[in-house]
Amino acid sequence: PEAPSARPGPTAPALPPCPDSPPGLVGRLLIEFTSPMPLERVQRENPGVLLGGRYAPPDCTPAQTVAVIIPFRHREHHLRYWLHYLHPILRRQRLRYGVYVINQHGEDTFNRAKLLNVGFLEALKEDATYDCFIFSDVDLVPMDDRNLYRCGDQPRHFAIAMDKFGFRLPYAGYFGGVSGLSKAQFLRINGFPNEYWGWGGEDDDIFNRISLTGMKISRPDIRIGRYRMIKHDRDKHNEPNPQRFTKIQNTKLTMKRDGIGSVRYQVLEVSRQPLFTNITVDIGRPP
Ligand code: UD2
Ligand code: MN
Repeated sequence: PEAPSARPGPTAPALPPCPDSPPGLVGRLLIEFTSPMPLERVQRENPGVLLGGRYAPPDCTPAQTVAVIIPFRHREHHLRYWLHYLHPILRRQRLRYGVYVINQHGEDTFNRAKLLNVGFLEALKEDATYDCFIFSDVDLVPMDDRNLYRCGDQPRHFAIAMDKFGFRLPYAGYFGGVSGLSKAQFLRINGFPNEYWGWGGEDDDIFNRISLTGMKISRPDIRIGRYRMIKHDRDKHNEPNPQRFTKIQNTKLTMKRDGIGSVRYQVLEVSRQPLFTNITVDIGRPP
């Protein structure tokens, strides 16, 4: 009789689960931001990435599906470096993933955490199977591919040793840069705050949400969680938020009403680019 595997389609044998530690990682990487990085080159060098910045390993079935969410406005040159370095890393890590650039429309005050909330909801609209969310600044590139962009049983902080902080944690409760939460962990903290307009504080509020719900942050080894940040000046319309110090004192009161359950926004455009999905969104302005 004909073996089922001889027939194409749904009866083809399933791929084996991806190994826990991916083979073929290279460890410490050389990261630099001096040579120009044309998007055409990045596209040419990543032919395996599907439209919208989707990828799945050809040889195994990953345990998770990862949405990488990037808060964004006017940082095209940073995004090109990010795509250049991260796609090959994520591929070597044997992830099934998609990259979502959440682009704040207009010139009102920037709101990083609200954009990340939008990214969570919009990525799930694109693919309801996402169960792990990695939130990354556009200007941060890991210096070691053993820093695996996946979720665990506690929220994960990836960017723990940055060049700009002398490769150390700036303070124990620091949660900025790159972090990861499973869908369940994200919902448990009611997502991120929507009311931090301008620079600063939102990452501390997220840290508070995690502590207040009884979870503990997990971090990689300090020798592995190393990052380079592309040097930049403070952007226009992202001035330090003077309210941040008082706001982070009140997370316990605010997190119930301000979060993923109350985020209001309007999607203006979803465009599937070769290496990422761009979602342009109107998130309003500070009251
Ligand atoms: C720090 C944290 C960051 C966040 C921020 C305070 C590090 C490495 N990162 O970043 O996670 O907590 O402080 O809000 O310490 N962005 C744009 N366009 C803009 C403004 C911001 O795309 O006009 C995005 C972009 O992804 C950027 C991120 O927001 O990387 C954070 O802004 P930043 O890079 O100006 O702030 P930085 O480096 O102090
Ligand atoms: Mn930065």
